Amino acid sequence: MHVQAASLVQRDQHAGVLTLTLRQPTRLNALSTAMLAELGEALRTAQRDQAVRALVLTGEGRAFSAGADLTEFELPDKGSGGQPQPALGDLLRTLVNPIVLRLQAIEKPILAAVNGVCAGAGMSLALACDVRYAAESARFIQAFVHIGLVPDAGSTYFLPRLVGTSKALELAWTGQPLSAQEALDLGIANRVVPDAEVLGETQALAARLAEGPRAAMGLIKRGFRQAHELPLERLLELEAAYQEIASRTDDFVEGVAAFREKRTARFGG
Ligand code: T3D
Repeated sequence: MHVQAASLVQRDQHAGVLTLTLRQPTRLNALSTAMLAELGEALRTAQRDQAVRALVLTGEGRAFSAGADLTEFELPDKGSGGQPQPALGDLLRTLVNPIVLRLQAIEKPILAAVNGVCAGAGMSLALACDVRYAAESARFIQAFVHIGLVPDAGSTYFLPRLVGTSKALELAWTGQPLSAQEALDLGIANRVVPDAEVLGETQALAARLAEGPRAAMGLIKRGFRQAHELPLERLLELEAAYQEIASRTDDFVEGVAAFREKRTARFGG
Protein backbone atom coordinates (compact mmCIF):
# COMPACT_ATOMS: atom_id res chain seq x y z
CA MET A 1 0.00 0.00 0.00
CA HIS A 2 1.21 3.52 -0.82
CA VAL A 3 0.54 6.17 1.87
CA GLN A 4 1.31 9.84 1.25
CA ALA A 5 2.80 12.15 3.88
CA ALA A 6 0.40 13.95 6.26
CA SER A 7 -1.73 16.61 4.58
CA LEU A 8 -5.29 17.96 4.64
CA VAL A 9 -6.34 15.28 2.18
CA GLN A 10 -4.62 11.98 2.85
CA ARG A 11 -4.21 9.68 -0.13
CA ASP A 12 -4.00 5.91 0.42
CA GLN A 13 -3.80 3.67 -2.61
CA HIS A 14 -4.29 -0.06 -2.54
CA ALA A 15 -5.10 -2.47 -5.36
CA GLY A 16 -6.63 0.08 -7.73
CA VAL A 17 -8.60 1.90 -5.01
CA LEU A 18 -7.57 5.41 -4.01
CA THR A 19 -8.97 6.55 -0.66
CA LEU A 20 -9.04 10.30 -0.06
CA THR A 21 -9.49 11.25 3.60
CA LEU A 22 -10.41 14.82 4.59
CA ARG A 23 -8.29 15.67 7.60
CA GLN A 24 -9.16 18.58 9.81
CA PRO A 25 -10.94 16.60 12.56
CA THR A 26 -10.93 19.31 15.25
CA ARG A 27 -13.17 21.35 12.89
CA LEU A 28 -15.10 18.31 11.71
CA ASN A 29 -13.16 18.34 8.43
CA ALA A 30 -14.49 21.75 7.46
CA LEU A 31 -13.54 22.62 3.90
CA SER A 32 -10.76 25.17 4.27
CA THR A 33 -9.46 26.74 1.06
CA ALA A 34 -6.20 24.80 1.50
CA MET A 35 -8.12 21.53 1.84
CA LEU A 36 -10.25 22.30 -1.23
CA ALA A 37 -7.13 23.06 -3.25
CA GLU A 38 -5.59 19.73 -2.17
CA LEU A 39 -8.76 17.83 -2.92
CA GLY A 40 -8.98 19.40 -6.38
CA GLU A 41 -5.37 18.42 -7.11
CA ALA A 42 -5.87 14.87 -5.79
CA LEU A 43 -8.89 14.41 -8.07
CA ARG A 44 -7.06 15.86 -11.09
CA THR A 45 -4.26 13.36 -10.57
CA ALA A 46 -6.65 10.46 -9.95
CA GLN A 47 -8.54 11.21 -13.16
CA ARG A 48 -5.36 10.72 -15.24
CA ASP A 49 -3.81 7.88 -13.23
CA GLN A 50 -4.54 4.55 -14.94
CA ALA A 51 -3.63 2.71 -11.74
CA VAL A 52 -6.60 4.32 -9.97
CA ARG A 53 -9.71 2.37 -10.94
CA ALA A 54 -12.08 3.46 -8.13
CA LEU A 55 -12.10 6.15 -5.45
CA VAL A 56 -13.38 6.43 -1.90
CA LEU A 57 -13.95 9.79 -0.21
CA THR A 58 -14.19 9.88 3.58
CA GLY A 59 -13.32 11.98 6.64
CA GLU A 60 -11.06 11.51 9.63
CA GLY A 61 -12.59 11.32 13.12
CA ARG A 62 -16.30 11.72 13.81
CA ALA A 63 -17.23 13.76 10.72
CA PHE A 64 -17.32 13.37 6.97
CA SER A 65 -17.25 17.16 6.59
CA ALA A 66 -19.08 20.08 8.21
CA GLY A 67 -18.97 22.16 5.02
CA ALA A 68 -17.40 25.59 4.59
CA ASP A 69 -14.72 26.38 7.15
CA LEU A 70 -16.53 29.11 9.05
CA THR A 71 -13.38 30.16 10.88
CA GLU A 72 -11.83 31.33 7.60
CA PHE A 73 -14.20 34.14 6.69
CA GLU A 74 -13.53 37.74 7.52
CA LEU A 75 -17.02 39.19 7.92
CA PRO A 76 -18.11 42.65 6.69
CA ASP A 77 -19.75 45.12 9.07
CA LYS A 78 -23.52 44.55 9.39
CA GLY A 79 -25.42 46.99 7.18
CA SER A 80 -22.42 47.60 4.93
CA GLY A 81 -23.69 45.20 2.23
CA GLY A 82 -20.08 44.14 1.84
CA GLN A 83 -18.87 40.65 1.01
CA PRO A 84 -17.14 38.27 3.37
CA GLN A 85 -13.54 37.52 2.51
CA PRO A 86 -12.86 35.22 0.81
CA ALA A 87 -15.94 36.07 -1.29
CA LEU A 88 -18.16 32.99 -1.37
CA GLY A 89 -19.10 33.26 -5.05
CA ASP A 90 -15.43 33.38 -6.06
CA LEU A 91 -14.55 30.53 -3.70
CA LEU A 92 -17.26 28.37 -5.23
CA ARG A 93 -16.31 29.23 -8.81
CA THR A 94 -12.59 28.71 -8.40
CA LEU A 95 -12.27 25.85 -5.90
CA VAL A 96 -15.54 24.07 -5.17
CA ASN A 97 -17.41 23.86 -8.47
CA PRO A 98 -14.43 22.32 -10.34
CA ILE A 99 -14.33 19.58 -7.68
CA VAL A 100 -18.03 18.81 -8.11
CA LEU A 101 -17.69 18.76 -11.90
CA ARG A 102 -14.63 16.52 -11.70
CA LEU A 103 -16.38 14.03 -9.38
CA GLN A 104 -18.90 13.66 -12.19
CA ALA A 105 -16.39 13.72 -15.05
CA ILE A 106 -14.06 11.07 -13.64
CA GLU A 107 -15.29 7.94 -15.41
CA LYS A 108 -14.48 5.65 -12.48
CA PRO A 109 -16.68 4.71 -9.51
CA ILE A 110 -16.44 7.29 -6.71
CA LEU A 111 -17.90 6.15 -3.40
CA ALA A 112 -18.46 8.20 -0.25
CA ALA A 113 -17.87 6.50 3.09
CA VAL A 114 -19.96 8.90 5.18
CA ASN A 115 -18.36 8.17 8.53
CA GLY A 116 -20.17 10.84 10.55
CA VAL A 117 -21.78 14.23 10.32
CA CYS A 118 -22.04 15.56 6.81
CA ALA A 119 -23.27 19.16 6.61
CA GLY A 120 -23.53 22.03 4.13
CA ALA A 121 -21.06 21.71 1.28
CA GLY A 122 -19.81 18.53 2.98
CA MET A 123 -23.20 16.98 2.26
CA SER A 124 -23.03 18.34 -1.29
CA LEU A 125 -19.71 16.59 -1.86
CA ALA A 126 -21.18 13.32 -0.62
CA LEU A 127 -24.15 13.80 -2.97
CA ALA A 128 -21.79 14.37 -5.90
CA CYS A 129 -20.24 10.94 -5.34
CA ASP A 130 -21.76 7.98 -7.18
CA VAL A 131 -22.63 5.85 -4.14
CA ARG A 132 -22.90 6.65 -0.42
CA TYR A 133 -22.43 4.16 2.41
CA ALA A 134 -23.42 5.78 5.71
CA ALA A 135 -22.19 4.93 9.18
CA GLU A 136 -25.03 4.27 11.63
CA SER A 137 -24.13 7.49 13.46
CA ALA A 138 -23.92 9.65 10.31
CA ARG A 139 -26.13 12.73 10.00
CA PHE A 140 -26.90 14.56 6.78
CA ILE A 141 -27.64 18.27 7.22
CA GLN A 142 -28.50 20.92 4.65
CA ALA A 143 -26.97 23.35 7.12
CA PHE A 144 -26.81 26.34 4.77
CA VAL A 145 -30.07 27.89 5.94
CA HIS A 146 -28.92 27.96 9.57
CA ILE A 147 -26.34 30.58 8.64
CA GLY A 148 -28.47 32.45 6.10
CA LEU A 149 -27.03 30.78 2.99
CA VAL A 150 -28.40 28.73 0.11
CA PRO A 151 -27.44 25.19 -0.90
CA ASP A 152 -24.29 25.12 -3.02
CA ALA A 153 -21.59 22.76 -4.30
CA GLY A 154 -24.24 20.89 -6.28
CA SER A 155 -26.91 20.30 -3.62
CA THR A 156 -29.55 22.11 -5.73
CA TYR A 157 -28.76 19.68 -8.56
CA PHE A 158 -28.34 16.38 -6.73
CA LEU A 159 -30.78 16.59 -3.84
CA PRO A 160 -34.04 17.10 -5.80
CA ARG A 161 -32.96 14.38 -8.23
CA LEU A 162 -32.52 11.95 -5.34
CA VAL A 163 -35.52 12.83 -3.17
CA GLY A 164 -37.85 14.99 -5.31
CA THR A 165 -38.26 18.76 -5.25
CA SER A 166 -40.71 18.99 -2.37
CA LYS A 167 -38.61 16.89 0.04
CA ALA A 168 -35.45 18.72 -1.06
CA LEU A 169 -37.11 22.05 -0.30
CA GLU A 170 -38.21 20.80 3.11
CA LEU A 171 -34.68 19.66 3.95
CA ALA A 172 -33.05 22.86 2.64
CA TRP A 173 -35.57 25.21 4.28
CA THR A 174 -35.54 23.52 7.69
CA GLY A 175 -31.94 22.29 7.79
CA GLN A 176 -33.24 19.38 9.86
CA PRO A 177 -30.63 16.64 10.36
CA LEU A 178 -31.35 13.30 8.71
CA SER A 179 -30.20 10.13 10.44
CA ALA A 180 -28.43 7.49 8.40
CA GLN A 181 -31.61 5.38 8.38
CA GLU A 182 -33.69 8.34 7.16
CA ALA A 183 -31.09 9.02 4.46
CA LEU A 184 -31.35 5.37 3.42
CA ASP A 185 -35.15 5.53 3.31
CA LEU A 186 -34.96 8.64 1.11
CA GLY A 187 -32.41 7.14 -1.28
CA ILE A 188 -29.64 9.52 -0.19
CA ALA A 189 -27.61 6.68 1.34
CA ASN A 190 -27.21 3.37 -0.49
CA ARG A 191 -26.50 1.38 2.67
CA VAL A 192 -26.20 1.88 6.42
CA VAL A 193 -23.20 0.18 7.98
CA PRO A 194 -21.97 -0.08 11.60
CA ASP A 195 -19.61 2.82 12.32
CA ALA A 196 -16.50 0.68 12.66
CA GLU A 197 -17.14 -0.98 9.30
CA VAL A 198 -18.19 1.88 7.06
CA LEU A 199 -14.78 2.60 5.55
CA GLY A 200 -13.90 -1.08 5.13
CA GLU A 201 -17.26 -1.91 3.52
CA THR A 202 -17.00 1.05 1.15
CA GLN A 203 -13.43 0.11 0.21
CA ALA A 204 -14.55 -3.49 -0.33
CA LEU A 205 -17.20 -2.34 -2.81
CA ALA A 206 -14.65 -0.04 -4.47
CA ALA A 207 -12.18 -2.94 -4.77
CA ARG A 208 -14.87 -5.08 -6.39
CA LEU A 209 -15.75 -2.32 -8.84
CA ALA A 210 -12.05 -1.73 -9.55
CA GLU A 211 -11.88 -5.26 -10.94
CA GLY A 212 -14.67 -4.54 -13.43
CA PRO A 213 -14.22 -3.86 -17.15
CA ARG A 214 -12.69 -0.36 -17.15
CA ALA A 215 -14.25 1.03 -20.35
CA ALA A 216 -17.72 -0.32 -19.60
CA MET A 217 -17.61 0.95 -16.00
CA GLY A 218 -16.75 4.46 -17.22
CA LEU A 219 -19.35 4.45 -19.99
CA ILE A 220 -22.03 3.26 -17.55
CA LYS A 221 -21.33 6.31 -15.37
CA ARG A 222 -21.31 8.66 -18.37
CA GLY A 223 -24.59 7.25 -19.68
CA PHE A 224 -26.41 7.45 -16.36
CA ARG A 225 -25.25 11.04 -15.86
CA GLN A 226 -26.48 12.00 -19.33
CA ALA A 227 -29.81 10.29 -18.64
CA HIS A 228 -30.80 13.27 -16.48
CA GLU A 229 -30.49 15.69 -19.37
CA LEU A 230 -31.46 13.86 -22.56
CA PRO A 231 -34.66 12.57 -24.15
CA LEU A 232 -35.12 8.82 -24.74
CA GLU A 233 -34.27 9.00 -28.46
CA ARG A 234 -30.88 10.58 -27.79
CA LEU A 235 -30.14 8.16 -24.98
CA LEU A 236 -30.97 5.15 -27.09
CA GLU A 237 -28.53 6.40 -29.71
CA LEU A 238 -25.87 6.98 -27.05
CA GLU A 239 -26.42 3.48 -25.65
CA ALA A 240 -25.81 2.09 -29.13
CA ALA A 241 -22.65 4.19 -29.51
CA TYR A 242 -21.29 3.21 -26.09
CA GLN A 243 -22.11 -0.43 -26.76
CA GLU A 244 -20.06 -0.24 -29.97
CA ILE A 245 -17.12 1.06 -27.94
CA ALA A 246 -17.54 -1.50 -25.15
CA SER A 247 -17.98 -4.41 -27.53
CA ARG A 248 -14.65 -3.64 -29.19
CA THR A 249 -12.70 -4.05 -25.94
CA ASP A 250 -10.72 -7.10 -24.87
CA ASP A 251 -12.87 -7.11 -21.75
CA PHE A 252 -15.92 -7.99 -23.85
CA VAL A 253 -14.02 -10.85 -25.48
CA GLU A 254 -12.85 -12.03 -22.03
CA GLY A 255 -16.33 -11.65 -20.53
CA VAL A 256 -18.00 -13.77 -23.19
CA ALA A 257 -15.17 -16.35 -23.17
CA ALA A 258 -15.44 -16.64 -19.36
CA PHE A 259 -19.20 -17.14 -19.64
CA ARG A 260 -18.79 -19.89 -22.21
CA GLU A 261 -16.05 -21.58 -20.20
CA LYS A 262 -18.11 -21.27 -16.98
CA ARG A 263 -15.40 -19.36 -15.08
CA THR A 264 -15.01 -15.91 -13.54
CA ALA A 265 -13.90 -13.24 -15.98
CA ARG A 266 -10.48 -11.63 -15.45
CA PHE A 267 -10.78 -8.12 -16.85
CA GLY A 268 -7.54 -6.40 -17.78
CA GLY A 269 -8.82 -3.25 -19.48
O1 T3D B 1 -16.64 25.13 0.91
C1 T3D B 1 -16.93 26.32 0.82
O2 T3D B 1 -16.32 27.20 1.46
C2 T3D B 1 -18.06 26.72 -0.05
C3 T3D B 1 -19.25 27.14 0.68
C4 T3D B 1 -20.02 26.29 1.34
C5 T3D B 1 -21.22 26.75 2.13
C6 T3D B 1 -21.48 25.88 3.31
O3 T3D B 1 -21.02 24.79 3.47
S1 T3D B 1 -22.47 26.62 4.44
C7 T3D B 1 -22.56 25.45 5.76
C8 T3D B 1 -21.38 25.56 6.65
N1 T3D B 1 -21.46 24.59 7.70
C9 T3D B 1 -22.20 24.79 8.79
O4 T3D B 1 -22.87 25.77 8.96
C10 T3D B 1 -22.14 23.70 9.85
C11 T3D B 1 -21.55 24.24 11.11
N2 T3D B 1 -21.42 23.20 12.09
C12 T3D B 1 -22.47 22.74 12.78
O5 T3D B 1 -23.61 23.15 12.62
C13 T3D B 1 -22.18 21.68 13.79
O6 T3D B 1 -20.80 21.71 14.08
C14 T3D B 1 -22.56 20.27 13.30
C15 T3D B 1 -24.08 20.13 13.28
C16 T3D B 1 -21.98 19.96 11.94
C17 T3D B 1 -21.99 19.22 14.31
O7 T3D B 1 -22.41 19.57 15.61
P1 T3D B 1 -21.69 18.92 16.87
O8 T3D B 1 -22.40 19.37 18.07
O9 T3D B 1 -21.57 17.45 16.62
O10 T3D B 1 -20.17 19.48 16.85
P2 T3D B 1 -19.69 20.95 17.29
O11 T3D B 1 -19.38 20.95 18.73
O12 T3D B 1 -20.62 21.97 16.80
O13 T3D B 1 -18.33 21.07 16.43
C18 T3D B 1 -17.11 20.49 16.89
C19 T3D B 1 -16.00 21.47 16.55
O14 T3D B 1 -15.95 21.65 15.12
C20 T3D B 1 -16.28 22.85 17.14
O15 T3D B 1 -15.03 23.43 17.45
P3 T3D B 1 -14.60 23.61 19.00
O16 T3D B 1 -15.69 24.38 19.68
O17 T3D B 1 -14.49 22.20 19.53
O18 T3D B 1 -13.28 24.33 18.93
C21 T3D B 1 -16.86 23.61 15.97
O19 T3D B 1 -16.70 25.01 16.05
C22 T3D B 1 -16.06 23.04 14.82
N3 T3D B 1 -16.80 23.18 13.55
C23 T3D B 1 -17.94 22.55 13.21
N4 T3D B 1 -18.33 22.94 12.01
C24 T3D B 1 -17.41 23.81 11.56
C25 T3D B 1 -16.43 23.97 12.54
N5 T3D B 1 -15.37 24.79 12.38
C26 T3D B 1 -15.31 25.47 11.22
N6 T3D B 1 -16.22 25.37 10.23
C27 T3D B 1 -17.27 24.54 10.36
N7 T3D B 1 -18.17 24.42 9.34
